Parts: sequence; structure tokens; C-alpha cells
Amino acid sequence: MADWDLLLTDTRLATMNPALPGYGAIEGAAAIAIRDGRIAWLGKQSELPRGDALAHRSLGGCWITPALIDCHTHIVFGGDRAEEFEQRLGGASYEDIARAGGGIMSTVRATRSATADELFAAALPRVEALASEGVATVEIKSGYGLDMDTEIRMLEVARRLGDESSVDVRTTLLAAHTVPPEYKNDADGYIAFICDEILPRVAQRGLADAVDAYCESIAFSASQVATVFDKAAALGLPVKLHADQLSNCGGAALAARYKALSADHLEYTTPAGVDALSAASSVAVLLPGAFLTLSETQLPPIAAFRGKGVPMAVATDCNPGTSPICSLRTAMMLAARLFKLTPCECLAGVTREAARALGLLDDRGTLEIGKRADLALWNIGHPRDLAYWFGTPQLAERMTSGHTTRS
Ligand code: DI6
Ligand code: FE
Repeated sequence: MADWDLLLTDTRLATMNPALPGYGAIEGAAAIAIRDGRIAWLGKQSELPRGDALAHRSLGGCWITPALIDCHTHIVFGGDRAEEFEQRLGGASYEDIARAGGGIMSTVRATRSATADELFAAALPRVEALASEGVATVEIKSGYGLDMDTEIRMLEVARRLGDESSVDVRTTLLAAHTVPPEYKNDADGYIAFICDEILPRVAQRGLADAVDAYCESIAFSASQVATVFDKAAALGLPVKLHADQLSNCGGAALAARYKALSADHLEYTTPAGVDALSAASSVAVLLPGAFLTLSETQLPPIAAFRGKGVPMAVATDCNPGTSPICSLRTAMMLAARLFKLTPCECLAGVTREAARALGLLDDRGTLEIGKRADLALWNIGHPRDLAYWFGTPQLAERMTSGHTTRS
């Protein structure tokens, strides 16, 4: 029996291994060997142990990084909000549109009236657009149903995208996204419905890998979110939070109190919130697409995250209202240009730290022995190019579990 299924030689590796500095680069002819879909060996080619491989490819100096991971999306939804985009360009505010019955509720109406097949057909090209840039893992949230049937339908569609597309999908229940019309003026009643009905059903059917909520003055209070998180903990589900996006609601501290996998957005997070995330080892997920689309000017506290060792991930937040972006490379570029992340932080943010934000770091997100052989092969001169160029296809090939699934 062969030692390896596939041996790749004459490559340059950006391993993103946290034990190594920067990109964790192995240059000057590196090799990587794959067996049973996992990395069996990697290092300098001159140190390659003796062994035979079923297949061998020499890659002419091509850079390989871990395949990319988009750890925050709302990629399943009905309709779109292009008309609202035009209204906003004409001067209407996000709030004006919401008051007129548009905004997030217009997506809820379109999602409720869409069949599972329609939601799947609309989402598939968006997922494949991410894949075309080297993404192999995508997190997908519910949250445009806000009733039992549609929240479940969204999660089923997300699972089906994982089964039938070329990416691995992690699902998140975001029933606590906003208060649906059925519970107008009774947010507590909706929270009780989530805890008593939706969460147990979703958990029992294994439809969600995590639970998210929107902690904001226009959505749910910290104590309402805590009620949802208590129920999630009782059901053994990890939590994450849309925190401090539009105002300081103490979201980061709340997420930290529940040892959240991540707290996301964080534009208005205070130094105390940064300390809390640091102590809880939660990941800060930065979403520059929403920052751009909302013309936000309050920057997330990047220097404080760095100073306190809070890991930073970068994601698209792909959604029809505040982040119509199906490009993780664009999110990397925006994180560099708007948030001044270094190109190395941008790449770590869509590989290692994105894996950490999904609780998957033991399995993927870096090039290390034993991890899934999810690889992105690039036509680039240096890994910094990935945050520098935008709108430029540079993926040569993507492998998932050691097989070429995009080229
Ligand atoms: N924060 C956001 O930016 C989106 N959801 C959230 O919790 C907005 C979603 C939308 O407007 O459709
Ligand atoms: Fe979001």
C-alpha cells in the first residue's frame, strides 16, 4: 500500500501555523503529502521522508494556503433589496425604509413565501461564487423566517447546500434576529417562543451547529439574548453574537459571559468589552462589508484587539440588506483598507481565526499534519497579494479533503 494518496512538490506554503511567525511560510521548495483526505506530512522538500505516493504533482513554485473559510453569512434568503438600495442612494435612511415596512421585514416576507427549492436555487450561485475564490467552509445563518416553519426551512436549505455544493456548511440558528409582526410589542413573548418551541425542535433535529442573536437597540436587549443563550447552553449548543454593531449594548461582555465562539461586528465595543473577549478567548469577527454598506464611521477597536490578543476573523456577512457581497477576497481587501488589518491578519482572519470562530480549529484552518487537506493553490507572487488585489481571479485550484474540487 502506498504511503500517500497524493504528493505535491515544488510549492511554497503559507501554513498559517500559529507556532510560526507571520504566514508560517515554508519557502524554497516545500512539499505536502496527503493521505485519507488529511495532511500526512509537510515541510521542506529536502526533508521529505522516503515514501511512495499514488499520485505526484510538481507545482512549479505555486503558493498554497489553507482553503478559505467564511465564518459569518446570511446567504440563504428570498428576494433582494436592490430597490431599497436605490431608495437609499436617493436619500432615504435605513430606518425610513424599515418604518415603511421594508428593510429586514421585506426579506422576511420574501423568505417566508419562497419554497425550499427556490431558496436553494437562489443561494447555490452565491455559495459557488465564494467557492470560486477558494472558500471551502461557509457558515450560514437562519433569521429571515422568524417563525417555526421558515426558520427550519432555512436551516434545511443550508444543510442541503452543504450536501450538494462544493463547500462544507456549518449552520447557525438566528431566530433572535428581529421581532416578527406576530409578536409586535411583545419581544419577550417571541423570546419565549424561541426558547420553548424553536430551539428544542432545531436541537432535536440536529439542524444547527450554533445559536446566534442580534443584541441591539432595534433588536433584542442583553437580558433577552441571555435568555436565549441559557436555553442554548442547556441544549449543548455553542453561541455567538451580533454585538455592538450600531451602538454599545454591552454585547461583547455578554458574549464573553457565555464563552461565545465569537462576537461579531463590534464597532462600538468598549475597552471593557475587549478585555472580556480576551479573557473568554472569543474570536472578534470583523465584517467590513456591512461597515462599508452602512457608511459607518466608527471603527472597531482593532488596536485594542491586537494589544489584548483577541483573535480577529474576517467574514462577508453576505446578506441582502447591509452586506451584499459574495466575495471573501473583497472582505479581505476591505478589512485591510478600512480597518488597517495587515495582509497577514486578513489571511489569518479567513483561515485560522475563521476556523477558530466556528470551533473547527482542530480540524482545519491551518496547514498542519492531521488537518483536513482543504487547500487553495494560487497564481500569486506572495500571500500579501490576497489582500492587495481585488476583483481579480487568482485561484489556480481548490482542494477539499485532498481532492481537486475547483480548478
Ligand atoms: N446585522 C446586519 O447587519 C444584518 N443583520 C444583522 O443582524 C442586517 C440584515 C438585513 O438588513 O437584512
Ligand atoms: Fe450578520
